[in-house]
Amino acid sequence: MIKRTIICAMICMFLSACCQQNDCNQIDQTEKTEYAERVKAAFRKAWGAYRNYAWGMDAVNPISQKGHNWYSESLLMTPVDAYSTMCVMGLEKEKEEAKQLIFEKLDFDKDMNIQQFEIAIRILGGLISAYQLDGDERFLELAVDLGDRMMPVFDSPTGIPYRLVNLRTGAVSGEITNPCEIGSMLLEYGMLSKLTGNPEYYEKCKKGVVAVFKNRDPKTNLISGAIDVRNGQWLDYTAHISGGIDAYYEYLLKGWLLFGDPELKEMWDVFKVAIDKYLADERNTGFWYGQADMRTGERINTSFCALDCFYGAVLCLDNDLETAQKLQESIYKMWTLFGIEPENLNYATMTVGNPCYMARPEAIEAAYYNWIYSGDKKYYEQGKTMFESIEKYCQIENGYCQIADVRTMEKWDTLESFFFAETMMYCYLFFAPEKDFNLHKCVLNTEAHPFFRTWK
Ligand code: DMJ
Repeated sequence: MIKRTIICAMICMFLSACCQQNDCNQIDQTEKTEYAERVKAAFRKAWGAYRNYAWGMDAVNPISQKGHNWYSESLLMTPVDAYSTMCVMGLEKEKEEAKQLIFEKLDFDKDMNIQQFEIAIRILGGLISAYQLDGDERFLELAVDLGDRMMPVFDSPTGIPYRLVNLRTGAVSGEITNPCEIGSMLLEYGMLSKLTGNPEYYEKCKKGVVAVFKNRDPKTNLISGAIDVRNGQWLDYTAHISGGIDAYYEYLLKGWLLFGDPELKEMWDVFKVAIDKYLADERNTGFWYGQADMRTGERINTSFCALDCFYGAVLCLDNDLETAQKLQESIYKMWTLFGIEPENLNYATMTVGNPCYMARPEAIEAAYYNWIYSGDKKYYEQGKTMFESIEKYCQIENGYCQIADVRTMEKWDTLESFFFAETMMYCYLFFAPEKDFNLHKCVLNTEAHPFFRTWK
């Protein structure tokens, strides 16, 4: 174990050194600084729309100049999700505004049934990261309060968490769930365990993760996107890496990197082989991941979603750069097909399934990891292009919004909080000064909140 940790640390130091060197040799530092300032300006402008039209609410509708909440009352989704990006960008004024709002208004004692997974990755993750980046203990107090209120989800017959929980009463519901909503909070609960010294958060969450692994198909080692909390039965047989499963895989590998739990790495290695064998799809249009029947491995669809791009980052973290680079070629092709990526593409015919762009980060994230891990400047250039697309198509007079149809670039009057947490974060990281951010010194949660290993 100690030997493995030392080897990992040496690899990290080596990669870090390589990238710094590549960076210095290849990148025009003046241009890099200019881009860093432009991304910060974009963030400030989007935040300005939130401040002016949606202050105190979950998210902004910048075109109609109003805001909206996910539930009956606000959980301050945007300010909490945005805070770690403000820290990394060094935006002191915005940090102060957000902090004041959060400490004055954020209160989890609410009679609302919330979706545990989304609240864990955005708000619990955001608060934990804010605590580590900022140092204010009140962020951790809020995180612990939220974590405790969500813990009842884990008390199920199988250990698989329920999807929904009432923040005030702890009543749970949502018996049909999916691997993503089962496992993609292992980093957040694990961090709570490390920061509070209470192992229960991690242990309870890991139980559900292991239950999914044990219930995988014994022949193919694949899993699908619908499972019953009460008995662990699969309710669908479509295997994929897309929404509903995606971050389950991501957190096995990231959990191993953050906590050094070898069981997570063992599970990841089993799934990686199955994904390579049955879901990877080499076509004349590129290298993609599609859908297969989890019982037979037979191909059942050829659809690639914007969310699936997350896998490029995971491949880099797994040091499979060859596959990561093949995938990145397809991702970039999808991005540039219309000037910004559609939500969904049939890669066999190269036709659009769902034409919207939700201002998602995954394609940019994958380009960023490829840049950091390979040092190949073409990925840095991709980062620039992707940021320029957002500037060109998502920017409006007083903020940023999503795109309803990338074929016509019709605007969509809303902006998810992950635009602040992730899309802007990854755009910025391409250009961030090395002294301010080093990917090898943290693990980014699935919402791009940096988590640091501050324990021994
Ligand atoms: C984010 O909330 C997270 O990245 C999640 O894992 C997937 N969906 C969005 C971004 O697209």
